[in-house]
Amino acid sequence: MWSQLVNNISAQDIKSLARAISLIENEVEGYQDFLQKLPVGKTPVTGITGPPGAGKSTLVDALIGAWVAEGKKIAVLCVDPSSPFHLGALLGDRIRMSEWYNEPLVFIRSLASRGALGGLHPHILDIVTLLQAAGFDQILVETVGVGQSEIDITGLADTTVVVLVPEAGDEVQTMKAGLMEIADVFVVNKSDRPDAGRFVKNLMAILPHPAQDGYQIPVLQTVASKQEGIIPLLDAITTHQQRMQVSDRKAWLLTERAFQLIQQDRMRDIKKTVLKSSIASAMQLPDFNLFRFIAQQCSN
Ligand SMILES: Nc1nc2c(ncn2[C@@H]2O[C@H](COP(=O)(O)OP(=O)(O)O)[C@@H](O)[C@H]2O)c(=O)[nH]1
Ligand SMILES: [Mg+2]
Repeated sequence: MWSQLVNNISAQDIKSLARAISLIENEVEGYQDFLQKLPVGKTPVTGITGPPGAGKSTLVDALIGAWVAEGKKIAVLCVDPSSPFHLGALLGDRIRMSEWYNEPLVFIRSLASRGALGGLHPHILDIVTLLQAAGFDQILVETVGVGQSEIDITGLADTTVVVLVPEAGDEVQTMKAGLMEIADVFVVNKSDRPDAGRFVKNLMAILPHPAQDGYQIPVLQTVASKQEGIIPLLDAITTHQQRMQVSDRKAWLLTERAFQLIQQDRMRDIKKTVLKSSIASAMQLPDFNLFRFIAQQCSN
């Protein structure tokens, strides 16, 4: 089953891809070997993060539209338990009415749960690796920029786009510090709001000037719901992707995942029920001490 899946995924078979993701999510026996056998893909990963309601999904929809128009193959992962993607709702008529579903140009998967890897889905790294093996031109990951996930996304993504909206009172300074630090590209969406220009000015004022390492973080304005400003955003993402930086955050994310897998591997032979019956009999002894008990177990 697994080796057939590897072949199918290299051949970019979408059904097999969907199946493989489910197998990974359910940690079906053999999934780690399967991941080892996948060809290495270099598809750039773009993270789209920001507060709930900022228009991330609408932007993703518009980006898909622009990329599909160029004949690109796009994969999207949505790690937002509060608003899972519904294909119909996400994709505008423009895309839905074309023949995209006959040609597997777009693959969308919503990952509902959060957990282990900081704020991200426990298997997000595995799934991204899988998508990279499946020959997509671009991978987009939408995450809600609250809590830890905004930090982790920078390890996962080559380019992190932070989506903001012009806020009442334009208190950019009070914005979560986390979001400020991680942006490779800023998008001020909902720029159809009257206070957008002022917000952009305030945002630019607190960005580092001049550019660091020859890269100036762009601040772009979009009206995602009207597909305005999408091409400049696409260009900014491409420009940043071409920098091909190896980030320390990526190393940390991989370390985190490696740690989990090693931990699982080491614990594989430990069955809780067996442990419990050992403890149940050991604790009958008058000099029972849990810590001595564990030390003995580990030295065996
Ligand atoms: N006025 C305005 N509304 C927008 C814009 N972009 C998105 N929206 C609306 O904002 C709401 C939240 O958008 P959504 O993409 O679901 O936000 P997400 O939670 O960040 O993914 C929806 O009702 C969108 O139609 C925009 O540029 N201008
Ligand atoms: Mg969303």
